[in-house]
Amino acid sequence: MVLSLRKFLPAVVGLFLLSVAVMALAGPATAAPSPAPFTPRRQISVNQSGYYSHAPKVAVLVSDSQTPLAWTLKDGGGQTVLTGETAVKGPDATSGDAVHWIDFSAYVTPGKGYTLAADSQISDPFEIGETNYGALKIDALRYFYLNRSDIALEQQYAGAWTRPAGHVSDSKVTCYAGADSTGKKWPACDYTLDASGGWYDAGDYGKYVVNGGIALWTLLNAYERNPGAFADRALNIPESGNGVPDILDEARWEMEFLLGMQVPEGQPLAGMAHHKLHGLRWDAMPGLPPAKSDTRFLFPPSTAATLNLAATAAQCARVWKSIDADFSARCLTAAETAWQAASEHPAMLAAEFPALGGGPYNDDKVADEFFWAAAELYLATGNPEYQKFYTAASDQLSSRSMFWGGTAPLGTISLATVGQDAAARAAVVKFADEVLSTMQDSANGYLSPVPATGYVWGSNSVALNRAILLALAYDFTGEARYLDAATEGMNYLLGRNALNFSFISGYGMQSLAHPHHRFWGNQPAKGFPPPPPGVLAGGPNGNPADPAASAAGLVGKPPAKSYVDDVESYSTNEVAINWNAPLAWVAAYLDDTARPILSGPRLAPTPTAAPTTTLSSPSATPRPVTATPVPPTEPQTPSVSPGFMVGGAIVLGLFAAAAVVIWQRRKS
Ligand SMILES: [Ca+2]
Ligand SMILES: [Ca+2]
Repeated sequence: MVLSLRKFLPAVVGLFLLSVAVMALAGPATAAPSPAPFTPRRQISVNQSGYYSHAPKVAVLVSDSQTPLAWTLKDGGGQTVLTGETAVKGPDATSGDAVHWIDFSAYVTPGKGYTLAADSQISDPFEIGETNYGALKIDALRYFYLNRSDIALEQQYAGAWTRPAGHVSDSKVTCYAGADSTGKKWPACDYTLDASGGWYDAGDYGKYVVNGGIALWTLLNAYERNPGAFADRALNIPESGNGVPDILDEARWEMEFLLGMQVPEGQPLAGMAHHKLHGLRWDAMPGLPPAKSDTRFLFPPSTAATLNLAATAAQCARVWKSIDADFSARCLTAAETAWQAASEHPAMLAAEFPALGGGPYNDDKVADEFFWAAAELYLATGNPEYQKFYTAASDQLSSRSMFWGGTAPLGTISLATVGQDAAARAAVVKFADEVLSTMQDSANGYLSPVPATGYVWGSNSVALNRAILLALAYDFTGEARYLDAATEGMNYLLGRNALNFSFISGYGMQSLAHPHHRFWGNQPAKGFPPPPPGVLAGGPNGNPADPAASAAGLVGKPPAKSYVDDVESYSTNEVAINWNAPLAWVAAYLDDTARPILSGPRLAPTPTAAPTTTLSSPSATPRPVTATPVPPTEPQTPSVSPGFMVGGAIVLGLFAAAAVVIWQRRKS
């Protein structure tokens, strides 16, 4: 269970505190070892994974110096390959750090183990070249298989994350009977549903239609944008080899669950979707999912959940039309039935049951869900009634980013990508310009795509959803600045941030190791493995709301530093399907779209000023380094050709001109 907006926090805090109390009453859970207090190890932060050769390459040095400082780029053998001077940027608003930029974009030679040195500091080693976003795409998608409900994760697919099936009893669940937080009594129902399948939502074992909806949509949108990037046998899952792209097999696991949440024909609320499915109390932390549960229930239907079903089932109808016509037809029927039901119950807001073992995911605005579903249904059917509906709701054609409770952008993006709708594309580009302006703000020292107010629960997904919009803006305009900015979003997540920390497990020298997840408790001796690679942490949260965060001293810290890699810190270090989905989307995009452009030759723009950076000669004397050198795997002789020198000088000239302009603006 995760949230993304501050306004929902009080309810969630209450819920979690209650859950903690319930668990305490039920007996102590196995205590996880406390990780060492988190402190940034070094003051030069880089994308610890790597930079494309021809992408912008900026590292951030923390220093109070008011004047530029010398920096050195060394290759994996310790050989100096480029030197320069930092650009003094001053205070970074969300971390409080005084920062300088080290711009080494001019250096394009592929290799591993590069380090930057300046002001007696040394960066983590990183790669320049093609980078490993292709691997990250696979790992980020495998997150979903590794969180499947109702299926045993087998050794051949799951490796160290093998476990028995959890919650097979979800194949026959009935309605919760009890009062909600307003006192309204919900009766039992006289039906059971097969709500098997689906992914566990986050660190907990709940399954929520609203959050499942955006996560599923994101995976299907990645596929619809570029089907050729997703192959069968790509993910090593049980369906690998069935002739269907594995991303669709994985998406179908969730789609079947969402279809299973629909109220059957003949019932008073037929066609509506139950909001969620979870237990009466939170499961132990850490702990495996139980095979069966007799205290797990369907919670009341909601308009938002019903429209999530309508939207994703419409998307399903499109995607599977040529792959599995029967499944496509089943999805379309469910989608149109859900749309009709939601139209008849347009304001059935999610009921809250705060004392139970699940999150609320309550959403009191559903005009965005109506817009989204209408757009998806139009794209699936061509029915002008749906077009009429979303056209009339043009205020929802949004120049904004998305989250589970704000889904209008999902409709906008589908219209822009699948529908090639000009107005929708313009809205995407307009918002991408806003993201660019956030990143170019002089107080944004780490080039973070997250706005100053965006360091909320799950802020890393804010960064990724904004990167999706940047990426799409490049698709629609071909303007390099959007593509470059999309790579900057990943630079932020992979270490070039105020914590000098990679929020993605398995990627980078210091990366997520203790996520708030009930199975990946990182106590191998007790059967709780570390996280698999490619898992995204929720990230810095300016309003940390858990005891572990308080114990780590996060309360009152600058928002961009309010994070701890601790299994107990659910408000900063939980994982979630709706966070890993945009990670997979962006990694796939970088691999299929950015890599061919940015790891190959790139034409330099026209020079406007003399370069300020000097390229060292291939025979430069190696200087000793104090960091542990990483064994090089690429030829170590720098190959600086005359063409490269000219191109580099041109690029550097442009940067120098930009620096002068920025400096003059800052002074004025
Ligand atoms: Ca397959
Ligand atoms: Ca909403």
